Amino acid sequence: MSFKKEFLWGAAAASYQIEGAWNQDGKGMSVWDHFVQKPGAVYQNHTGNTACNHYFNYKEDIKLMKEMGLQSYRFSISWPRVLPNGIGNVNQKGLDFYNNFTDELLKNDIIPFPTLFHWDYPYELYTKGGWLNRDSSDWFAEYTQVMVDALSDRVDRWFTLNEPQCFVGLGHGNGEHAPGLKLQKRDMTTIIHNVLLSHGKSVKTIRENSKLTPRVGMAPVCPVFIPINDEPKNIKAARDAMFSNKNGENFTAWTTSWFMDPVCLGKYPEDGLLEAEQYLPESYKEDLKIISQPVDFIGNNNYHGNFVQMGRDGEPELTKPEEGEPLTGFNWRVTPGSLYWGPKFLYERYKLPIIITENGLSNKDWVSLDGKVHDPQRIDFTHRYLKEYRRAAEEGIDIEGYFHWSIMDNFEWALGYRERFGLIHVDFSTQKRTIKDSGYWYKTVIQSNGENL
Ligand code: GCO
Repeated sequence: MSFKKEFLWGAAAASYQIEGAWNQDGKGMSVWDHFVQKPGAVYQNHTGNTACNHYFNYKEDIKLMKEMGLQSYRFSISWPRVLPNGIGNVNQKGLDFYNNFTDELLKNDIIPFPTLFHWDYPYELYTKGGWLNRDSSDWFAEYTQVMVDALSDRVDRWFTLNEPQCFVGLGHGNGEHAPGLKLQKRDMTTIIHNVLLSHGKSVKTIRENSKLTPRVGMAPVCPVFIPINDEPKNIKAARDAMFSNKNGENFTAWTTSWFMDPVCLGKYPEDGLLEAEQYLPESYKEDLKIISQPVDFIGNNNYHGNFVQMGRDGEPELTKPEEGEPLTGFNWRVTPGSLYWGPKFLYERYKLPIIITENGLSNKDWVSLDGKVHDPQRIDFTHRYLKEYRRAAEEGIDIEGYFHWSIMDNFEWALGYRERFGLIHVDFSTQKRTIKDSGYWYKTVIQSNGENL
């Protein structure tokens, strides 16, 4: 079987990366609004203050999505735009924005697929300890409730958290992202636990209060490991590497199983507990019951993978990249197989449908003399990856959707506007949009439900 009939084709973006309007209409501050003010924190001190000005341009942007034939749009909601202090007072204008936005998508036959949290954490809550504070899960549940009350008569698909590994690891581990902390293992473990508990309470809140019957999941990053060939021992090596918690240096913040076993299997992985159990709260086993609320799918942000073989000692061994191998604008490896092996390993372990919530590349795109944006690399990259994703479907792996990252060029976190990931080009000095060649190509993929790949 190829892509199933109901397969969902879309594209994604996140509030802080595109909205701008950072201090408009009663919005509160997020940790990112704060972080970008620190000299040197972001490439050339870029900020998301204006970004794609999408808060004001959203109708034009939805028109372009329609022109590209998108079936669904994965966007995120800015928590402090809706609750300026993170909890308590609701900012009606912020809520109006997401209400109008949802209506506009529906009017254009585009299914709204919101993510509740894509990193712009309310600064006020950060001053109360942020994710380190055990109350953070109740704060997130309160915010979830506000959004469910507002949108669940029209929205029936939700992601709770985007890439917890990144906002924990980069935001609280090495300080490259907001809030810029460099914490040690004990605090990192506490944060992850609170983040997982937040997810669980959010799922519960969505299920108990939604007007439409909801489908809910998380969008983790899940670093992928690809066997160097199809020999069973190398496949085993890749699978072991993907779910291992033995990499002491990275600790648990970057592993797939430390996040997804609690969510999908109701337990922390044994090999991680060996070191981290001492840092977990006493109540952690009780908490796991909330953390493991049933989810309907696993989102997976998937850009590239590492090649692995089985070492002589029976441990997975990473292989060295080949000299001169293809790299994206970001210098990320081009590894189409990650869209086969990632979903396959996740599906085997968790037995839940998979949605690719992000995949794409940054490229050095500009507007040509003919007024168009020619980006053959993006077309070829996506084509190769989607063929591998289709292979997963053909082998019976339940895949439900694909969201290209990103709908438009945007603020790429610590790298500011240096990296262009969009299917739509944005001129940040004029805010002019141009659909790239890849955007038109993607339209043909959607129209044929991937049959033309
Ligand atoms: C992430 C985020 C996106 C990024 C994208 C490209 O994965 O870091 O979800 O916001 O912009 O992945 O790096």
